Amino acid sequence: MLKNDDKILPMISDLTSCESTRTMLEKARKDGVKTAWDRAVDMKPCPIGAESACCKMCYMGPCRLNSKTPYGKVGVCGATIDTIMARNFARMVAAGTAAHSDHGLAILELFRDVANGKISDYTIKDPVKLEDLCLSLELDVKDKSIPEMAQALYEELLKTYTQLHGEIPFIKRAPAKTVELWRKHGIVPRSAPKEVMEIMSRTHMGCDQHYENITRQISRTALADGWGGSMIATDLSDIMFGTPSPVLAEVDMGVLKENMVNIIIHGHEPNLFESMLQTVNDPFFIKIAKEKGAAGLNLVGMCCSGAEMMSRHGIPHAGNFGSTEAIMVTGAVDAMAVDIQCIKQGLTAVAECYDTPLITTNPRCMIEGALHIEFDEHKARDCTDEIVTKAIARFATRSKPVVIPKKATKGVHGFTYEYINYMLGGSFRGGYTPLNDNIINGRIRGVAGVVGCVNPRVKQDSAHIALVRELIKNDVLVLQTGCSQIALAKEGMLIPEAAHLAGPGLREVCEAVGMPPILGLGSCVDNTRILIAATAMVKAGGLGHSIADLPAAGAAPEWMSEKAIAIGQYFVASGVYTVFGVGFPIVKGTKFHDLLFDGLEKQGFGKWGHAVDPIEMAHMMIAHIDKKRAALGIDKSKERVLLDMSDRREIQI
Ligand code: NFS
Repeated sequence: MLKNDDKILPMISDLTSCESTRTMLEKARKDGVKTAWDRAVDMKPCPIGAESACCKMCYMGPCRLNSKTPYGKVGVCGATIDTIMARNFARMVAAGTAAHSDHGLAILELFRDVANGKISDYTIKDPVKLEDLCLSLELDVKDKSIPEMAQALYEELLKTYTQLHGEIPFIKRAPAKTVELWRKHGIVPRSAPKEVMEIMSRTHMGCDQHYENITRQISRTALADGWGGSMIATDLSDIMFGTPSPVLAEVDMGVLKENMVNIIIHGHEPNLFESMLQTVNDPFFIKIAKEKGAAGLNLVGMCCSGAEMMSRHGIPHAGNFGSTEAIMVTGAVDAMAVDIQCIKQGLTAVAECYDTPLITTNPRCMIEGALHIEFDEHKARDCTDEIVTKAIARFATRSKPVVIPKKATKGVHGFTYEYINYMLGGSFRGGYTPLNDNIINGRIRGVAGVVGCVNPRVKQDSAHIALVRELIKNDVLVLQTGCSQIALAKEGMLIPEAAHLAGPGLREVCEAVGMPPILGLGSCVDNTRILIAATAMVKAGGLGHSIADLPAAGAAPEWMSEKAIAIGQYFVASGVYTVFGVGFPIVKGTKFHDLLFDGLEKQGFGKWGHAVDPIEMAHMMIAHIDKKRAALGIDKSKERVLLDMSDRREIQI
């Protein structure tokens, strides 16, 4: 701890594992600029709210159930701790599902206008994926042109938003046994808005007051995210902007260039970024930038749309959610344009200190004090051209000293379900069988998804890095997305050479295939790539019949957002053991806690887990993977037996 004026400040080295962010936080302190870490010191988490033991669903309270035992008190209406926690958890899932599904709807509407020719700035870049997706939904593609197929796909996927009865279309892509379980429990989603609306109505004062019934709706809503809104966002973005394949890209603040006009795009929907790419490559703007003394225009990403652009086009990435304020302390950011989600309001104050234009672009996300230049895909360049003009003007009048950390780490990004298929089997016999074989023979112990946010309550990136290191050391293949992927990329772990940190079995497979032991799949909505990869593993055979049978687990060790909770729940409902770090917003020793952490698994789903220590988290996941291996009868590593002639005669064919 350091004394600063009258306040005790934490050591900066305790706040983040990211060297560049550390350097910038030191500068911020000297410059008198506050970031989320400073606000976190001032803002102690409310211990009652942290466990969801309070209810403000009506105004007879708010009621705080802070008695010594969880069942020592009830709310004014009589609501028990289980009802209150389940309702709060449900509303987090509803908010996360709404965020992803709203993003998916924006992409779906864009897709419609690209298909019908109303938008000409984008095209159908991946017609093969378009056809595959149509076929997976049993749509008739015979003799259909690309625009006709796109129209048919649009109409089918629109049901994810309009249907009041029936099942959302992408359910058809899930393993049959998993769908059977969902049907048995009555949790197949009808549409995302219907499920979110029903959560809000059921959790109103005096409505659904049985935690088990609320939990069913929690799962149904989360599935509308994973197999609905998020999946639409990923797959239609692939069709329009190109399905990623592995690409070398640089990550960290060193991607900023002192002699260039630096433009950061931070947010979640890839369309703003795709259009910005056109503007920064326009010779007209490059010429203006050069006339103002710059060597050129430097476009970089942050957070999730940044992760998507890095996967699709190799665009450099400056850092994750934790670093969005710190990067402006470099003085080198000539414009930061944002769209939706995970945009801290605190950015405005930092932007003001360094004369950086902070520009909001989406009507769903305005920030008091930021400049708003609205983005409309029908005339996309109007917005992006104006942002670049502002950035060039800021470059020409830079008044603050520029200090850019030098670190920029190269890594391989852009893995997808489709590429893994090709990578393991080649173009002629692509498939997941080689992956399954290596799991069955024990070289790969299992698969883990390590995803999610960073949170100023945890030393930035540290839990992600420690957890992933421990998993690969124990032969667990790791799939990553979002801010977690960026943490490992900065650590230099997303390269094939990282195989030397893996256990002997995983290392052997990685070296044979030439792949890293950690595969980066993109943004948070791209977690749906993990669902589809898991389904492909089930369908390839030998590892059970549902996602719940797979030797697999998931984790979000530094989570903070409601989207993370929605993702966690859709993985749990899809059959995956999902472990969260930081804290968990439920009181231990309650019936609702038991249901989420144990009961759901007994019903055939996955379950939740929680641990703060990343090594403990890794071993909880490994123990679960081993449990699934034992259930599949693949827990004993098979010795290679050399057969002589008499043995061979014994073999029955
Ligand atoms: Ni995911 Fe992306 Fe990051 Fe967390 Fe926010 S940027 S959608 S929510 S903080 S991983």
